[in-house]
Amino acid sequence: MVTSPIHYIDTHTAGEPTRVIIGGFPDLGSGSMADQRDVLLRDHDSLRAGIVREPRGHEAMVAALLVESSLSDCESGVIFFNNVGALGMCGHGAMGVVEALRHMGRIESGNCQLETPAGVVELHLGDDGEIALRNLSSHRTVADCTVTLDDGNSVTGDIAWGGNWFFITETPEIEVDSKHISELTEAASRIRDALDSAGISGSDGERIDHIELHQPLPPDQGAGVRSFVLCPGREWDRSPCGTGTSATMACQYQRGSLQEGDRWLQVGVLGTRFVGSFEVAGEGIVPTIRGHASLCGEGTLYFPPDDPFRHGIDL
Ligand code: PYC
Repeated sequence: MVTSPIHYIDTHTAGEPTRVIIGGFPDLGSGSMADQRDVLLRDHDSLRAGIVREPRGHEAMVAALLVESSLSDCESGVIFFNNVGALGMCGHGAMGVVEALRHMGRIESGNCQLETPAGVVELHLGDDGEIALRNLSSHRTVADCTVTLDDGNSVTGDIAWGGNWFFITETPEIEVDSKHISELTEAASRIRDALDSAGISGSDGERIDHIELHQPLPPDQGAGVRSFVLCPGREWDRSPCGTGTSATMACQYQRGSLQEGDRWLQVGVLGTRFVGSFEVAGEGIVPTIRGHASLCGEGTLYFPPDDPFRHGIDL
């Protein structure tokens, strides 16, 4: 099958890239966002891989495909995907979409809504460029879950949903810093393997595919953590991770250490920051995450049939 050219706008949010697909992607039908995501994975998985993987992308890239939303109050539908599959929601990606929509002249500062496979999220673009994401209702499902690693040691952490599933634990041994990416990646991967082996999943049986390793911030910086997030394809989030910040605040709230109206600072491995706050909603919270996205470029991707790497390099 010959793939038509794909038109994109690249942004990054706190260092984490979002490739916003604005044209050329095959029609995914008129089903719900979740149905359209399933069609994408079933019928266009090699195109997904070709868009985000090397040589046209790279392993850390997240793409945001703009599709029409059937909801009149949503500016767009969005399907997020990465080097190994699709994401229900993506916080840094939603901010990247807002920056791309602003660049396209589709929105100005103010409020807009995006429909994702996981639900509708609200965003506010400030005159100063700050983007506030009001994320989906987030909650902790298991507190103090202990998993045994392949070396016999064990790790205890919380399981929470913030748009994706997270296992969240402290990492006293390894400093959360860009100097220690490979140790952090290794430690988080072993935790994920242990969760998989023990059959521990999210409440609906979904895989816990994001692992978050924390260190508390020094007290003079306020409530918050320095955070490493391992993404599903063994890549690490360059941003502090919007859905991860949401899941973390849900755990802190349900633990009693954070209250509605408190400010929460989540600092990523590169030192970039998301500022969080929340409203209580039943057992969980509705988080608001504030950050910035930057425009990187725009262009067209081609997939010549004789290119052996048109479906990406499977690393
Ligand atoms: O910001 O939610 C996020 C995210 C998920 C995976 C990478 N970034």
